[in-house]
Amino acid sequence: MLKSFLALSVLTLSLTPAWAQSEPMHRDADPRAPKMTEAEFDKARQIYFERCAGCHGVLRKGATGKALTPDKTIPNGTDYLKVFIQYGSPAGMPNWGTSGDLSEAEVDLMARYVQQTPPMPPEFGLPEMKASWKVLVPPEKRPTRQMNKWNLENVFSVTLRDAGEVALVDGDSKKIINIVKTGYAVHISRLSASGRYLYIVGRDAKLNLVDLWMEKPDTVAELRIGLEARSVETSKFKGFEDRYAVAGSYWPPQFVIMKGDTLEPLKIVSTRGVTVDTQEYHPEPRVAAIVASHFRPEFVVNVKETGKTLMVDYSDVDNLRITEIPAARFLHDGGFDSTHRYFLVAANQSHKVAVIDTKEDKRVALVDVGQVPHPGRGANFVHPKFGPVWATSHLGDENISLIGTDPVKHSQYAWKQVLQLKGQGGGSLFIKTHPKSTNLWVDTALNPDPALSQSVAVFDIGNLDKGYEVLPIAAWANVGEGPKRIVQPEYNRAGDEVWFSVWNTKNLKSALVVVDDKTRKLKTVIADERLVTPTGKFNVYNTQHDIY
Ligand code: DHE
Repeated sequence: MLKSFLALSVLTLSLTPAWAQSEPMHRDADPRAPKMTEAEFDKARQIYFERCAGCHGVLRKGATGKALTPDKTIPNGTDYLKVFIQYGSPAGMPNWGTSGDLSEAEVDLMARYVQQTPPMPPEFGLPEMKASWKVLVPPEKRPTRQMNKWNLENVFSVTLRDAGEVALVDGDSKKIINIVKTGYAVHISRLSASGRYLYIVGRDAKLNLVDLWMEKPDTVAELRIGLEARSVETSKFKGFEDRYAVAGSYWPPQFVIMKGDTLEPLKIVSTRGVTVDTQEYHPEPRVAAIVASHFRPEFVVNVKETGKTLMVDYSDVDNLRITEIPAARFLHDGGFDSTHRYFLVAANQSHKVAVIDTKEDKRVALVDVGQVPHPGRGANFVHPKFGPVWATSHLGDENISLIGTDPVKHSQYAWKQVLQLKGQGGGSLFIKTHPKSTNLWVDTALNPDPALSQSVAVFDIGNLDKGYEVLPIAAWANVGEGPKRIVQPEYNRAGDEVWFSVWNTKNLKSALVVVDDKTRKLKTVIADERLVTPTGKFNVYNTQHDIY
């Protein structure tokens, strides 16, 4: 008996990895969770925050991505999860392993991590925000007029994702004006109503306020609004221009209204509550896209997990009035129709677009579209038969859905999917056109096939039946090896150039490619070595005026 016990112990020891014998182990509440050391757990938690939480949620209850709670992941097991993480899926899960973003060991680590009980991060209220708040240049010390010679309307704020920086690029000369240090894995930029102030949000929920009037535009105020965030916007209604800013966070699930010129936090509103359909409590309803209404002094705040759109009246911030509009789960991104009255927001996993009337403050439709719509801000143009339409592409399939947006002259088509175009493939993130253009550009940045993720499709709006032309943007950039995803078309002020990011990994060369919109030919490649992992680009004038 003793002999067989000893033999078993020896066998167990020899099969047990070295770390398990010496390093402190993470103790999970669920005994079925695979073993991890504390160090592994901490590393995986950081990777999860950086790479996975955006789609799957901090508490892993799922949104754009599937739920990854232990009741689902443990039965799937480590090997099954590793395949998914390694190769991705055509439904939009990135191929973290084969793209080189995660090593083989990290893929294994993450497969084990998602079987552990999700850790609960701390809250972040006014005291924490105030402690992080810095006004580097107070309003009275700022210029009273534009002190530089840049054509500000044609400046682009370019997200340098993994550098934690934004490049301000002069759209005329294609030269970098300044590199602004921002939050971690910086996400989007938005403009104040006047076009003077630029607001930037990082995934770590750090906001930068940049004054474009300075001789060298740079940060004048900073604030952290939580641990994780994606959206920021400013008051645009007449009489409130540049007065307030608002930012939404993923964790804690809340939004905060701030003074527009200093980022002083004024009011925090939690978004925890019940879901739109089953009316069950959700602990993590994250704030997705926020836009500023042009018809009322309101922010349109879209809450992902509850599937509700909140019309937040900022005319009296102390006595805040909020109108709650039922949309659908899981709200993500969206944009206005060409009149700026209707806001169309993608409800990712419902495969719908919700249409919100910002004049009447009500939902006018829930439109069925393709699998996992992902429009960015979408694209507005006039279709010869259906009249004005707004278009979205999809993460989950190759279709481009056109929705009629004119309830007056084309009422039979309004708020219906009037047409689906076949694009290159799924994994599309952004679609774009411009009022002066006849082109409709569609990226396929997250498609697992490099031929698709490294090129874009362009349709002729006047002849949609003809299908699309493919432009080899990554090949044009000529940056050498790497995944080189082509992401987010963005127009210049004049609407005659369209800019693409060639998004490579941090250690490899990236670039911006500028295409002549009329000829669809390469105009120039901006290959400055400071352009590390460029993704989103925000032209000042088009962003300020919601032109897309
Ligand atoms: Fe984004 C917009 C959330 C991953 C580039 N992204 C948005 C918005 C949200 C969002 C809620 C709308 C903001 C608004 O309008 O107020 N993004 C998320 C995620 O949760 C997600 C899926 C995963 C994550 O971990 O963050 C995610 N996003 C990405 C990327 O990986 C992208 C491609 C590269 C990057 O820079 O991180 C990316 N997201 C963008 C861009 C926009 C955006 C460029 C703005 C598009 C526009 O034209 O307005």
